[in-house]
Amino acid sequence: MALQAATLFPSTRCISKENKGIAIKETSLFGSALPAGIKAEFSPSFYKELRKKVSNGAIRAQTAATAPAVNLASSEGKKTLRKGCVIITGASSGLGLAAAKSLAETGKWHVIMACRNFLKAEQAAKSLGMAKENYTVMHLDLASLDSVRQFVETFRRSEMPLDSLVCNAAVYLPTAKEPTFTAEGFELSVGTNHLGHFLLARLLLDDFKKSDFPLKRLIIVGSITGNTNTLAGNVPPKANLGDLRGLAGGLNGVGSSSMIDGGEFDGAKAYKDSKVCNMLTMQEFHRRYEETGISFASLYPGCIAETGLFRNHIPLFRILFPPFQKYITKGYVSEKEAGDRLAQVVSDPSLSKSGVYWSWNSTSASFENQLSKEASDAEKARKLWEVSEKLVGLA
Ligand code: LMG
Ligand code: NDP
Ligand code: PMR
Repeated sequence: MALQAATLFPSTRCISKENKGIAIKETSLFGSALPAGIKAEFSPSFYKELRKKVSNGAIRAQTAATAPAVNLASSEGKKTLRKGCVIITGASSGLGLAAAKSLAETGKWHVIMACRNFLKAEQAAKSLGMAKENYTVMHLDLASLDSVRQFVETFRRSEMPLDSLVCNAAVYLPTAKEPTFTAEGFELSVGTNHLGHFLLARLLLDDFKKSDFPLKRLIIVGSITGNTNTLAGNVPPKANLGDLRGLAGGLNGVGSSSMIDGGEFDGAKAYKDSKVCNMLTMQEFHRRYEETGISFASLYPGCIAETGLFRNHIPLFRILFPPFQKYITKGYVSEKEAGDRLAQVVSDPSLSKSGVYWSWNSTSASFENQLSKEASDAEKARKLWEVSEKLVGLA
């Protein structure tokens, strides 16, 4: 059904600075993403199928005959007998996929897997044995703001409620010598990890407001490597947003720098900078929208040393990194464990505090962690918010 939404076009335009040409980057053999600028035309049967799934899947119409998935008192004190609906970006692999599985198998959540590669996501869900009624794959390419807007439209037409949003997808380009760019011309790591999510979360705030679910959460995945108050955050190159001059200039690498601080391109630094943006954005959401009843949180799930995040790193790193984390730093965590941690931040009533950066200790108990000076700088968060609004066309 929803495969009608898929095309065999690649999802990301990579504009190489060297040749100034447009190189098309295929994301997979079966890449099913839509190219930037081309609107997805969903057929009426796509939405009909979705609605059927929603009602049969007890998202909107949990019948008495079905065992109630959740039975929680809503903010108004009435009983809500329906599943929660959570959107997870980048749920086709790693942490996002593991969290999707963890939430889906509780029977209390319907997971919208918001992914750039439709077939990969479907296959991943199937291979983990996720029951069809517990998830829906929807196309989202965060490297295209058109795609982000299209996703929001598709989601709204599905008439599913929005109870939780997890901004999880990310790219890490540690070996890139030259920057590559999103459809709108932003450096790819910050464009995808921060700007795409920033627009998505801002647009979906309205949808949160319509939800009567007792737990409403917006979670943005952060990381230890963006926090310079840790050993991991001190491994060079270190995150540093400077005065945001490169971001304000559009990160396009032509008229201005491709790096937030205005410096020379460095893929590892761009990723760490993007994680600082993620953690600052969560706190700024908290400051601006605390009264909405939505809880805003970030987390460091542990070092999940075998995920696709390291696909672009040199082979030697990919071999040595897992044992290094397991036996030397002891920071290693499996995809399953990390997925359970993220699922906890989505659904555990005891983790409902807003404005928190969650971490776990060696016995896997969660705690409120301290962010670095830069990652908790309120003035920088405000400035980042304002510059980002301009870049994504919200101001
Ligand atoms: C850059 O290199 C790359 O250039 C860039 O492309 C990108 O990848 C970036 O951060 C990502 O890294 C960073 C370089 C910096 O790191 C390396 O090249 C090392 C990679 C090593 C990865 C795994 C190593 C595995 C080691 C072997 C283990 C084998 C395991 C088998 C198990 C055996 C069991 C017995 O690296 C450095 O520059 C190194 C220096 C970094 C030190 C950081 C220091 C921070 C200082 C903070 C103060 C705190 C001091 C406390 C000291 C505590 C000491 C532990
Ligand atoms: P993976 O590479 O396994 O997962 C990243 C996901 O993001 C994939 O599903 C990928 O899709 C998706 N994605 C990438 N680009 C886009 C895009 N343009 N549009 C939509 N989706 C996209 O890595 P991880 O699971 O490790 O990473 C998940 C999160 O965890 C990230 O935010 C990362 O920063 C964070 N994190 C990871 C740590 C680790 O040790 N691995 C540690 C701390 C934080 P596709 O499958 O199509 O490639
Ligand atoms: Mg790190 C306690 C030590 C610790 C932890 C928890 C991490 C997590 N790392 C630690 C230490 C070190 N790392 C040390 C001492 C070194 C130098 C040998 C080191 C190196 C290193 C490299 C080269 N580490 C890395 C890289 C990467 O390319 C990864 C990265 O920076 O991605 C941005 C990475 C990571 N180390 C981590 C974590 C969680 C990562 C990866 C992902 C992320 O932050 O999202």
